[in-house]
Parts: sequence; C-alpha cells; structure tokens
Amino acid sequence: MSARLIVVSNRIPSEATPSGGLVVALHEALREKGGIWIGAHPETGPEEPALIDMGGTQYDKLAFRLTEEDRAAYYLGFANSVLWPIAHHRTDLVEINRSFDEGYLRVNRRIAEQMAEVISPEDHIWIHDYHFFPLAEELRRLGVTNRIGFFLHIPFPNITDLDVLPDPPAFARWLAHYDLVGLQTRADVARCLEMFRADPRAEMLPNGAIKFGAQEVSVRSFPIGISAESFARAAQDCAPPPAHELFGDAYVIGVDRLDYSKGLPQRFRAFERYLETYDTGPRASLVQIAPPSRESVRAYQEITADLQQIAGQVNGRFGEVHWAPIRFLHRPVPREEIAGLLRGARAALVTPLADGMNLVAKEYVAAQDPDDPGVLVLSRFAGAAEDMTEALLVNPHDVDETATAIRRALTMPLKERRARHAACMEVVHATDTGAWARSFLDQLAACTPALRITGRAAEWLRGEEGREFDPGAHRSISKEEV
Ligand code: GDG
Repeated sequence: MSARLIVVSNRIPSEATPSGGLVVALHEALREKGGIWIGAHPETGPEEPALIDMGGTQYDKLAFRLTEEDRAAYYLGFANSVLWPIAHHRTDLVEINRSFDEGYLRVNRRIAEQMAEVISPEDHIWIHDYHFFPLAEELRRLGVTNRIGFFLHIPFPNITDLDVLPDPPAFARWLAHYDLVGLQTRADVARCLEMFRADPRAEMLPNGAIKFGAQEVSVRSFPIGISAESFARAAQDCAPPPAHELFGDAYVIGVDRLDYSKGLPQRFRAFERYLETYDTGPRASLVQIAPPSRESVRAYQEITADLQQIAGQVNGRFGEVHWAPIRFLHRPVPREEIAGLLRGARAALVTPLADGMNLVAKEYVAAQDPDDPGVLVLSRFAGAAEDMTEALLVNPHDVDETATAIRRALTMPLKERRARHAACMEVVHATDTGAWARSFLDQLAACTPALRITGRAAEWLRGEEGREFDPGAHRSISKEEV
C-alpha cells in the first residue's frame, strides 16, 4: 500500500474543487494518494482538545483551532511581524514581543500533539511555509519518525538577518528536523547552506545532505509554478474589451496582495516617471489590483495609506476629465476577471523588492496570446527571475530603469515580443504545479531518514527524563547500519 499524504498549510481550501495553482496541486496530490489536509480553522474560538473535522470527501480535512490570543501571537505576531519581514529583508519592521515567540511555539506544539493522534507510521508529511518551522521538531519530540518534508514559499532569509530572531540558533535546529527542505530557487538553497556551513553543530555530508546532531536533512530547490493550461483557458474565456474602450491606448497591469514586499510605491513612482519622461509614447494607464491583506498589522496599514496618497498625487498631476493614469483597486477581483485583464495588458509590472517566486509573473505569461503577446517587466528580486531571464529584468528600486522598461515594453516589435514570450512560456511549462508537487514528493519518498530514537530514550537524551538510560544509545543509526 502506498504511503498516505499529510499536508499541513496555514489555510485549507473550503471548496470541494479548489481553484488557484498551489491548492489545486496539493488537492490533486491528496486525491491521488489519499490522506489528510490540515490547516487553521477560519474562525478563532476556545482551545479544542483535538483537530476538528472539516468534512472532506476525497480525503480528510482537519483544522486546528486558534484562540484570539494565538492568532495575535502566532499568526499576526511571530509569523507575520517577525518571520515575514526577516525573510523579505525588512528587519526594520520586525516587532519583538516575548508573547509572539511563546505563542508561535505553543501553537506549533499543540498542532504537533493533535497531529500525532491522527497520523500512521507510514504517512509522508508535507508541511508548508513559515508558520510551521518548528513543527517537525515538535513531532519528533513526540516520537514521530515519519518522513517529513517542508516547503518554504518565501525567500530564505539572509544569514545576518536571522540574528534578529529572539533565539537565532533555534532556526537551523528547526529545519534540521525535516528530512527534506524545499526552497523556491537555487539562490535560496545557497543561503540555507551558508547558514548550515556557518553553524558548528552542522556537518556537510559528501551526498550534499547536512548532518545536525542525530538529524540529517537535504535542501533542494523546487521552483513553484501555476497550472498553465487552465489559467490560459480562463484568460481566453474572459478577455476584456479592447483597451482603448477602457483605459486609453493601452494599459499595463499589476496584481499583488497589498504587501510592502511587492514594491508598489516604487512601481507607482516608476509609472509617474514614465508619464513624465515619455509623454510622446503610447498613452498608457496602470491598472493595479491590490486586495488588502493582514490589515491588523501596522506595517500593512502604513503601506496602504502611502499608496493611496501616491496614486492620488499622480492622478491629480497627469489625469484628465475622462482619463486617470492609475486605476488602483484595493479589493479582491474574481480570478477569471484577473485572467482576462492580464491577457489584455500590453505589459505587466511584477516588481517586488523581494519575493519567493511570484506567481503573477507566470500567470501573465500563460494568459498571453502567443501570436501577439504582451511583455513582462520583472524584478530581479523575484524568485521567478532566476529562470525567466527573457523577461525585461529591472531593479525595482531604480525608478528610471523601470520607467525605461515600461517604454521599451510598450514599443517592442512583435518579433521580439514573441521570442521573449516563448522563452518565458517554456519556464512556465517546466514548472507546472503538478510536476512541482510530484517532484517534491518523489524526493521525499527517496529520503532514507535516520532511524530515530523516540519515547523515553529520546526524553533521556534531552535530559528531560530518568537518568538510568543507556548512554550508548546517544547516536543516530542510519538505515544501512541495521
Ligand atoms: C507566496 C509568496 C510565492 C492576487 N490578487 C487577487 C488574486 N491574486 C492571486 C494572484 C496569484 C496569487 O494571488 C499571489 O501569488 P504570489 O506568488 O504573487 O504572491 P503571495 O501571495 O505573496 O504568495 C510568493 C507564492 O507564495 C507561492 O509559493 O510565489 O513569492 O510570497 O495567484 O493571481 N486572486 C484573486 N483576486 C485578487 O484580487 N482571485
């Protein structure tokens, strides 16, 4: 019998057939292998003794309940006011608060305890993202010896930024308790290995894995993608009316969760510079879709106010009675509508200051008509830029460079547009979500986890239990030794 799959992610899709690349890939993998999808319950409430059944059909969906206090400390606090800014090079935005790290560890420990009640020894466990770094360590503490993989969707932090964590040495130890750590790019892997190399507790093994005390972990890149075909279909089915009826000669588009990592003020300023510098070129508008996210975190409130102010300023300066240069939609737009708007845009501005991958870059490419495609202007700091080298790559901090790229995109000859689009499309196909999930899970299955010491012996090793245990047991035993 093949191993069941246990997926853990902060959000579980509520619909029976989910949409959106990542959730679709995980949904398909779970349908194929059977198993459980574990995530946070959408509503906070009093602490529950066990995971809550959310009523899945083809596989089980189970939720852990967060109290209001947990949500403030674990989700808004440590995950989004400490780990997120650290990973996105914004240590100036980190909020240090003892209750955040206590809450983060408390919630991870509770999830581990509740998970341990529902997993079987042969299950493969796949944990997603920065909400759960310590989860494998907590599971191991409870004697869970299963293969456990972890995928980080956001950039791997710079090694010096990790020192901002309240307990910096814990970070490498958390990761070492996984069998496989998946990251978005080769550059992320390099940063992660740099961290382990600098750590006296870690030993780099000839097979590329890292030995860390009794643990052994492999670190590899698995660039995430989208479900290209279905996105292209949605874009075709929902193409918007010709641009001139809506926006002037042409429009360029941005689609981002409203987040300070996405470089939106710099993008608006670059578009202003385009209007200032190239007013003889095509008259273009910027359509920016930016649904709110994490609004209770202060840094997110500030960025929203900044953007509204810049958009107002640019529109006041360049707008006309029947035309506004920036259309800023600060609300969610249905997926099909986004697909159609992406297809109709002559260029996309995907200009984050830091981004794990950025799926919008791939969605824009997939949405284009290959015979008459638009041009992707892409930040060098998006994970997507590592492979999509035929996009117009820019430094998003440099508003002149981005303004020039907008001009170049809007005036690019058809032949060059087609060639660049075809090259980007190859990357989109190569990283299709189905292939991404399969390749991670195959690698995880191929890991030969060390035989782990569990139960009382493990407690003894940690110095938490009786003294009488045999000290000779204090080593990891690889499968080959058995
Ligand atoms: C994290 C990492 C990594 C946006 N607005 C609306 C909407 N969207 C959709 C986009 C896209 C998705 O949300 C955003 O994905 P990104 O990859 O751009 O960014 P994050 O949300 O920050 O995701 C990132 C990703 O995880 C996957 O690993 O690439 O680096 O930060 O699909 O189209 N969708 C709808 N309405 C909107 O208003 N329906």
